[in-house]
Amino acid sequence: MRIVVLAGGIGGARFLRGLKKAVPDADITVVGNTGDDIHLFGLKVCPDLDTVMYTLGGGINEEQGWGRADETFHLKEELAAYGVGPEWFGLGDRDFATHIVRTQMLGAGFPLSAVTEALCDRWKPGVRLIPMSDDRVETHVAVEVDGERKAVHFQEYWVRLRASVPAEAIVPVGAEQAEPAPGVLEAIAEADVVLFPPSNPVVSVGTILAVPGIREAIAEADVPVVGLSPIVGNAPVRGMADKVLAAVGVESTAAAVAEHYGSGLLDGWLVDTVDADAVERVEAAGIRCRAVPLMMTDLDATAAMAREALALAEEVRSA
Ligand code: FO1
Repeated sequence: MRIVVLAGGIGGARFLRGLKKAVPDADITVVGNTGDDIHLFGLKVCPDLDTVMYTLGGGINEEQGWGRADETFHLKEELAAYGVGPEWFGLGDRDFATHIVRTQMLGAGFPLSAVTEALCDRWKPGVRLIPMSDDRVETHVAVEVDGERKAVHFQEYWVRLRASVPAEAIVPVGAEQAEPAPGVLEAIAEADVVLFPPSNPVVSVGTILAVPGIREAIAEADVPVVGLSPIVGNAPVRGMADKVLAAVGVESTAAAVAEHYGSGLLDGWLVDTVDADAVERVEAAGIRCRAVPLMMTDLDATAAMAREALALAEEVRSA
């Protein structure tokens, strides 16, 4: 079975671990969000690609969900000693190696998709990880801080500001000019199932869909598209998705996120059992909906969610 998954960071990566357990023989292509990418200390950092690669490759810092396990921060401390910032983004020594190799390869003319493939040769995530685009896309957030309106990089909004100020607008800068990376459209066209994992629907899945051609390819492909709600009980399971949902005028509910994606894109939607009362509203929007446990408490729970999503895809296919 060929499965395409549009993944962001932590939620998407954890879901993929369960998907691999549920269907170990499946051919899984992950289209990774690169809107979170940030250039620091002359290096290109790709948080969402690295989170998928480290999580599936066994190198992730499990409790954080990002960065490497067994990290040290000598480089960060030395940079701070030189007064070279920013200090609010925690890059560890082991993680720096990834960014140095990536930046070196980019500098040698390799596209991000080739660089990602090379990095995955080491990590062997067991999926094909393709960035949504080889072109630079960086999400910026318009905020008002101390009475001054300004655009900050997503990472500054997310990590330094902790999303503590309202996001007035969220702009994936460069998305309009970006092209899908090689292999993305082909994977979608050949997929048996397309899944939207419980990633951030605005800054992760939304950013991937903002790359011209990707949303259209999914909508036009004759393939079941099934998503899993990242919102459980009117709150994001993790992260601050509600802050960015508000910025795009979407209420923080499982049903509203399904409507936001729309029936033109989604064929099926899983909500958590606590949101069973949302099923009727989602089905009224033309999207098949089932209420199942959606908390990724452990690998078996996540594998069960993945099986539910694949079962709903089969139900959609035979409808
Ligand atoms: N998130 C934080 O909350 N604090 C950090 O200091 C931080 C550093 C960091 C370094 C590398 C990396 O790949 C991710 C990092 N993240 C950090 C997480 C990152 O902001 C998020 O993973 C995504 O951008 C949102 O999905």
